Amino acid sequence: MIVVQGVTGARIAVLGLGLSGLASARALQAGGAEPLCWDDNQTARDVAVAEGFTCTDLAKHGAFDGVSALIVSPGIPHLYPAPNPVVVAALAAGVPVDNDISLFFRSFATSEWDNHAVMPRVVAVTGSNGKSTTSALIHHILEQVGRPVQLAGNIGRGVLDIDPAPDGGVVVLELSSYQTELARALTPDVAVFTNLSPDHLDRHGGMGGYFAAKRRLFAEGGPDRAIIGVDEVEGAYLAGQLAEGATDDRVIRVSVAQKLTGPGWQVFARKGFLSEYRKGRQVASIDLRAIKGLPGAHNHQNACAAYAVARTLGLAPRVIEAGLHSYPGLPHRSQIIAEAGGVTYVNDSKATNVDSAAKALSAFGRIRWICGGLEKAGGLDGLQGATGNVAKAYVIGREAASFAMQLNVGADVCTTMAVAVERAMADAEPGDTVLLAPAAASFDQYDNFERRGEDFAAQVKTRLG
Ligand code: UMA
Ligand code: ADP
Repeated sequence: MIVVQGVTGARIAVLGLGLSGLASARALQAGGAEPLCWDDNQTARDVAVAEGFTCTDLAKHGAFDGVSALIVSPGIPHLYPAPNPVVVAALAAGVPVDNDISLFFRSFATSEWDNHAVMPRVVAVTGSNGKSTTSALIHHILEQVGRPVQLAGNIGRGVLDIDPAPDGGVVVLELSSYQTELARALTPDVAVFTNLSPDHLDRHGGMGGYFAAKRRLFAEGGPDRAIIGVDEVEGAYLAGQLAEGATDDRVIRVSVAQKLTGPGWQVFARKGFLSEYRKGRQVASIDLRAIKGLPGAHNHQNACAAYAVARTLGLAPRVIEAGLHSYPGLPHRSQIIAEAGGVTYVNDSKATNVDSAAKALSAFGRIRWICGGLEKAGGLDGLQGATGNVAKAYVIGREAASFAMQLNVGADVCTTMAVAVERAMADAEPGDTVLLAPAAASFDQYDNFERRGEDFAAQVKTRLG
């Protein structure tokens, strides 16, 4: 646990008692604070009370008397589409609204570090897609060379839950826009921006708010090094804004759409080859084509970003190349779950938005495409140019019929995963890929994208025997 510093005797409110909220309450208590907890869900409150925490309705009149901060969980709206009433109450009482990420940055460095020979570093990764893959890949590469490294944040572990940093330790944090927007302190040593495409727009009041939330990672103090995907105008703009001219190597530009020329530091992938250029000269080249855990240009973008982080931390290109090769991949992200009768089955349940699904569709050959679910704001137009490899779509979800109508490929309205898998398998010919890449959230039929991916894998397994 990272013990929160500077809070002895303070009353600090904690809203949301899931992974991030409970880790915050524990870390605050360990730091000598008195956490006052609340969750809109009774079961979550019961869990916290069973752990010995005090739950009190923070929306109640006077609840913020004597309270010095409100720590809000990322899944709870603090601004749009409407702030949670507890946030409104805190703002009305003049109490700062903050989160666990900020507590982490305020508390991570300790006096123990005086004994370290190599200072610990924090690498933070944000962007619309590829955050988990890039973060896990950085973690894997460092682990493989024996560097002490921990992984936390939006990848399923509260940041305050990790262990204090050992000598030379690295912490890799995956940070969502919800987290970067809320954090009052945000000071990583190395920050990564993978890419930007519409997602979570309801929570940020549109695309401008979404980009602004992500940009905070680079603005609040400024990392020593920024690794920026420049294939969208927002990334190119951000890189330009951070760098003092083209030669400033505090910024490493990353691309999978163009050969990056110029006098600065850049890492790009073209036709399956990663290249690193610095001061106009090529430093390294890596063949990414045979790496099974990182299929497709989108994963090459993640490879470039992770490579740049590892270079920043002093690793040699050949060592990083070995790490890319041994990366096992993450479940539910372009994950090959079976190969039978010449047909490959790929679980990309995490393709919950249009851009990630489009990327998955371009990473494989002839595709039997299982898609659908809870449609996100922004519509499905972004898929139109991405369906060239699709032989047929098999649409799931409660609104499968209307989802299917918006696609520019032949589509079967299947509604359930069982029917979709059944029909896709029946139609599949050797060489085809049956790909789950929903381009939608899962909540109309599943608790989360993991359950959806597991259902897909189970349906495939049952039929393959
Ligand atoms: N709650 C309320 N009121 C509300 C909404 C929720 O009280 O109006 C309560 C719920 O009853 C629940 C708690 O808040 O008990 C849940 O809080 P949360 O949704 O923030 O979830 P955590 O368990 O704390 O997990 C969060 C991240 N979740 C979200 O951002 C939605 C996790 O990212 C993260 O791994 C974890 O902190 C540790 O840092 C998950 C995620 O889905 C993977 N992220 C989104 C994504 O990737 O798209 C952003
Ligand atoms: P995030 O944590 O940002 O959601 P993940 O690594 O979990 O990213 O991948 C989420 C989805 O996006 C998966 O469907 C995956 O195949 C796809 N994806 C992964 N990397 C990228 C990328 N760089 N660009 C676009 N899509 C990507």
